[in-house]
Amino acid sequence: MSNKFYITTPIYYVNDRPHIGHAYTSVATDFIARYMGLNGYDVRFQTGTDEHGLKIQKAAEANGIEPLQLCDKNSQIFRDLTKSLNLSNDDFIRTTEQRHISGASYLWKRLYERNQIYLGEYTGWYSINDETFYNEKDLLKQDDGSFKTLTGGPVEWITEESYFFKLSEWSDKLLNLYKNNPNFISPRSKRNEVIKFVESGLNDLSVSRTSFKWGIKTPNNSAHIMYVWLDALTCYTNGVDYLNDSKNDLREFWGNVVHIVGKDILRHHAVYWPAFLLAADLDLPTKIFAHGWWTNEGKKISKSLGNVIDPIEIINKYGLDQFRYFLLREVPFGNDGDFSKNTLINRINSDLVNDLGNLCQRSLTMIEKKLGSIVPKIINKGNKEKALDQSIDELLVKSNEIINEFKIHIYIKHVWDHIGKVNKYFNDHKPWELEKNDKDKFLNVLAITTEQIKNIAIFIYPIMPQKSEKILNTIGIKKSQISFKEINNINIEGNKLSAVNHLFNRIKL
Ligand code: ME8
Repeated sequence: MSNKFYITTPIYYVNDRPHIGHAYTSVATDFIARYMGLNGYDVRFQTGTDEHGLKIQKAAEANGIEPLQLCDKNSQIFRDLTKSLNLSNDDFIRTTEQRHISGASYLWKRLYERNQIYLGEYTGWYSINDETFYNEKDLLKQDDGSFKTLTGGPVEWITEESYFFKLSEWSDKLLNLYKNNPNFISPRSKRNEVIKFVESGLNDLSVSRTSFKWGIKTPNNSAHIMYVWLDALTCYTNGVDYLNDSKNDLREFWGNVVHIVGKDILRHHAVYWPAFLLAADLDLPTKIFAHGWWTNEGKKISKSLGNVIDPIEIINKYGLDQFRYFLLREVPFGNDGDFSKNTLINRINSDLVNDLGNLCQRSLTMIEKKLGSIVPKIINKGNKEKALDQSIDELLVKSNEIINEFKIHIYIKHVWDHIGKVNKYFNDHKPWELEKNDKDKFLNVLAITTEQIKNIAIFIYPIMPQKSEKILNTIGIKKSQISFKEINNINIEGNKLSAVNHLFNRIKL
């Protein structure tokens, strides 16, 4: 079996600046990419920006610049964010790049050749905000007779010549796909919503626009541009060169693909995307995972409410890994979550400063001060020490099951349970007393604790890569050495510690 693993974030619209929601999806995807890397997979991780469509054209007009100028400027801000978040992405795709345009056009041609696209006229509701066509039954009627989307966005009535994709022909095939692959859509509650939606009957989907210009021209008719979702979804295949007839090795990644998305765009990924691929006789992704929605101190995040959270501000104020930890630990992956400064600060002070930071600080400074910074040798392992080894073995097995189901917060909880055990081991043995009356035991307790700190550093790598590397660096291990398979074979005995510094600072409430 191939050990390739390809994971993607959505590509983000460049009409505006990134906010906490974008950061969340990207950090969660980075967690899984790094975890799978530690687990021996050959990982490819793609993110990028979605740059066509009416929403972008209007934003450019509002700024008095050309769409491409706006895209260049804002795409760079999203690219910079990948660095600020320390993402391990291998690719950053833009839909204005030629490789993307070629791929999207290739898919269109395949659909057209297979008689899956026909010319007609679209009359109905459209949301520029979501770039989505809506049936009236899926909208909310306002007191003044107008309609809004479920998230409160405006819709407009449009009538224009349009190509249609024969989505209605694919309902049964899609339902079979969901039935035969129960894990194709996760979590389960979201899967059920998609199934209900498809069961309620699918209309053919308008897949081209003629009333504006900012998009990819359809290959068979230059008066039409592709519907931005048909264009955008192909970014996933285009990043691995799958939508053409090339023999590029990257294409192998299309054999094992996970799309991480927010619940707002699950329908596009779990219905439209597989339908396009099935209709074009192309391979499907393996899984689509939809996570929940963040609010700010209990309120919906929106520009008009002025409560948009800038991830860079949080990072500058509290630290990157503290932010990553909070995002991943606070909310069960898949559920909605609320951002609150107090909760963030409490998490930093209790889980990071007290639990992890103190453990490292207290034990490693003891080695620094009392043993000339040399990690002592393990002399023996009694029941207490063996229990710690067993806890790590169990964690290795459990975490595979947990991450298979994308339960990132449970993984973190288990890692922190282990940190709790190591703290207890250290405290119960009181090495500061042993130093005077039982030197061997003193050395053994420090050796065992350092071995466990090494294990912990490996387990926290997907969550907090910088802090993980900082610990590994302090105890003399290179990042390239770490993997779950080798975790028990990484020897630290006799290593010289580099200067021990605090990992986290306590924050005042
Ligand atoms: O939809 N909470 O782009 P987009 C959690 N270009 N996640 C959130 C969030 C929130 N409050 N707000 C945004 C698009 N997100 C399309 C995607 S893919 C082929 C095209 C995250 O800029 C979440 O992942 O509107 C959501 O799905 C995505 O940002 C939407 O980003």
